[in-house]
Amino acid sequence: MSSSRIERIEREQLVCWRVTTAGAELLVAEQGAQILSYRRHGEPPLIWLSEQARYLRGQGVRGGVPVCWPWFGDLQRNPPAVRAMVQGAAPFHGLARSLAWQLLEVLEQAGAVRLSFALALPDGLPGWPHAASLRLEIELGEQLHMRLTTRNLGAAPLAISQALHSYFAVSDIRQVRVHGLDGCRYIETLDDWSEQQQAGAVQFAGETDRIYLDLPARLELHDAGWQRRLVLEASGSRSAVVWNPWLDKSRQLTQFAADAWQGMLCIETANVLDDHVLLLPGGEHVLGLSLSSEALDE
Ligand code: TA6
Repeated sequence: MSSSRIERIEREQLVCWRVTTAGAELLVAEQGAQILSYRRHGEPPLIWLSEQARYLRGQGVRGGVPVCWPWFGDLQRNPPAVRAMVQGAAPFHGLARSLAWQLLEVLEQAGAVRLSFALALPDGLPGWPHAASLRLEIELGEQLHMRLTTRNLGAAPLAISQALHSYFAVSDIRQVRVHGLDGCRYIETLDDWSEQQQAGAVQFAGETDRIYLDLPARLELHDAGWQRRLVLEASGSRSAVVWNPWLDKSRQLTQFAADAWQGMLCIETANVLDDHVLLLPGGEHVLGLSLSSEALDE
């Protein structure tokens, strides 16, 4: 008798899958293969989802883990090789997060559940005419594992930037610190994209929107309010974006309450700037992220 439950549910216009195991509950939208929420039973949520989220076809949902692909952020801020792949309009954070992915497979094994979503692009996309395939495997067990695999199906090299744009739930952003970035160089997008160097843990006292480079594999989000440590183990990535909109920027965001900035923090496991991905014909790249939580024993 399986201890897991997998249910197909609909939220407004979107088909979603709710996975419940002995230890946790996960909700994923088929559109964009977007994780929407994740919590372990008896704990505060790990992944944040906006109270004002809308579930509409062709539009990203605010929160969860949007997949930014085949470019991250503002295309014009990307390396020339990534920009050269695109013709015409270029929405922020690429195309994948608002497209209809397909749930290929659901696998249950030893109390864990693995969902495999795919986006087949034999002719590429309007404005991005390159044959490729994208696959996101999400495994819910003791930890939450994500593996985003890009395969170049074309006859020419492919250059992409990407991110798993994770929104984490926090007790109060002013009680949170991010460890593991000490000494890393970062791009301060709020100060003319100047290059700076991180000293110590990252603390938050205002809008923060930084691209960290040359990262270690492990980052930790320490939440003193919930006495919890979130551990992020990345693979296939040496860059990450740390973002909190704070008070003023929050007013410009869609699907985002005026005070929502207090309860969320984005740490986005990425391949951006120098860390963008170049794929030869037939080549593939895997961007991985494993997420676990434990008591903060500080
Ligand atoms: O990843 C940080 C960021 O680029 C911020 O500058 C902000 O724009 C955020 O992404 C959200 O972007 P979105 O298009 O989802 O509203």
